[in-house]
Amino acid sequence: MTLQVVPTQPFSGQKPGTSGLRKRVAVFQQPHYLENFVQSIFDTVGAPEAATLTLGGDGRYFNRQAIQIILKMAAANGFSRVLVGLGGILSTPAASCVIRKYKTYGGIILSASHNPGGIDGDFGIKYNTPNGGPAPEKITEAIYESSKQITCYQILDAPDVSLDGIGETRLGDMVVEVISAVDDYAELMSAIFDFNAIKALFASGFSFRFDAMHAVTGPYAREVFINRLAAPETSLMNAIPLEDFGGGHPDPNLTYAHDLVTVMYGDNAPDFGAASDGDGDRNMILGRGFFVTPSDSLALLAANARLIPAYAQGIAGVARSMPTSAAVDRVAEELGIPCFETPTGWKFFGNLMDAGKVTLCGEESFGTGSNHVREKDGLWAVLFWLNILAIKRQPVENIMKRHWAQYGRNVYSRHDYEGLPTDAAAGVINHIHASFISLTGKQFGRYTIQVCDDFSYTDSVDGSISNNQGIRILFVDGSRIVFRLSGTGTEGATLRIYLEAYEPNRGQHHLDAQVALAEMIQIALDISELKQRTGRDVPTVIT
Ligand code: G16
Repeated sequence: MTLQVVPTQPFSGQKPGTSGLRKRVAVFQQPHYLENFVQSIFDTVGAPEAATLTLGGDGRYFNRQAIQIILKMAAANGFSRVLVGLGGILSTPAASCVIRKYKTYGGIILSASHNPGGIDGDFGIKYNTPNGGPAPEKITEAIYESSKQITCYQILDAPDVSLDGIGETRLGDMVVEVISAVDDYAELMSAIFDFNAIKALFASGFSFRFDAMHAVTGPYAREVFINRLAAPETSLMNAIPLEDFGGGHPDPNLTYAHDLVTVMYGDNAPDFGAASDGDGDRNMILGRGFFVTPSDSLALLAANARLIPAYAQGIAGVARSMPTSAAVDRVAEELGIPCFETPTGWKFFGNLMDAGKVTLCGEESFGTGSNHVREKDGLWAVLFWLNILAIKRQPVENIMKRHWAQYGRNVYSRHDYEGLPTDAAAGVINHIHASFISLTGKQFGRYTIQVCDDFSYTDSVDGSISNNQGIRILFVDGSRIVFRLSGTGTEGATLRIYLEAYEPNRGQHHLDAQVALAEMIQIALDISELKQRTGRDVPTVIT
């Protein structure tokens, strides 16, 4: 085994997005592309001598090859040990759990999350810091800067390491330790939730479907739901992870999780349904013929946190991303705890959790989590709901409607326009920006615009400032329209329109969100000139 210093030159396009570097597999397969980025991570994070690293991915195509490259580079860059998930697989929340449990010097997670996989699909990589969370902007920016100046990388010339059995292998001076992260994760979950209560729920005949979408959560779901909670085998759908996710789009929403949606809206639907995404950090919650928006789910979990053993003493505070509805704000107000509004991206929650200011947090993009790890956590959210259901023993729909009756409802929907030409999407955003002054005070039917702005955030812990985090059109009655370009797509641009109307009138709670928001949707289309500028008539995805 010899150490090689390989000359290279910077590539363009290695700028990380909302959640790390995500590109087509073919881009990552270019000679030196992955290596450049990994060396930039190592050069930036400055791991101490003989540090340990956590490494794993969501199992998508190119995961195994990438892991072998990263192991050889870690050995050449002075790491003494790398903890790798069995088969090279770690869900994102499990990676966060492992980093924290074994106190490693952060970790490298290989995932393009909910984006499609396979040879023609997407791949991704990100670095998580020693607190277990996604690297903050100042580190991702520094990695990017480093990737623009790189001249060489270090790698060990060595045979591949077997990842298919638990145990240790030497790679030069470094130890590769293959671990059972499924057990580490399941133990953490059993320390948070009342597994006996959930077991009793399943034993009572309660019916459940969990759709792993052929992605990473299959083995985790089997261990937790089937082995530890004795749920019936029929509870699992699409639970075998596949390199291309079975050709599907592992994004748990009403469009892409169609297998589950068909079951939950069909005859004899089960009591409870849930799905998770490619890397296991997102969740979708469904009752029988009933969809719980992620924003409402966060509010409901916050309102019921004391039912859960780990949160029985109460929660310190909550946080939500700006485009997430203000439903949780109302719960925080009632509980007398702080509520923080951050930009989109889980990395913004880390400082607040490390400082003990926040216990629960979530985003409209199907992410919910707590301070048990520093990532959003799909199965954790499902277990939270199961624990609540085990105690309340009511249908999901009734629980949600009672919540609205108490707090009012923030009727909410997101319309995504995917795969837009980049110029057209930028044109829409520029046009709205240019209209800020003329829109202020303008009346559209019963809605009057109070103010338009570009969301900026100052981190209350480290004082860092993040600008241009989405356009907010705020109405006098508290309703909002938000326009934002996605930071996770790899094909053209995705424009997201977030629509929210506060509805204190309890009589209207049965209304379909699209019906209730019809006027807001029209206002959004009018002020953005979206149809004229993009030629699109309808959104790609509505949630
Ligand atoms: C990532 C981040 C999330 C964020 C989402 C936004 O999710 O981890 O915190 O809400 O991106 O996506 P977009 O920029 O497309 O709206 P994930 O699950 O892709 O890692």
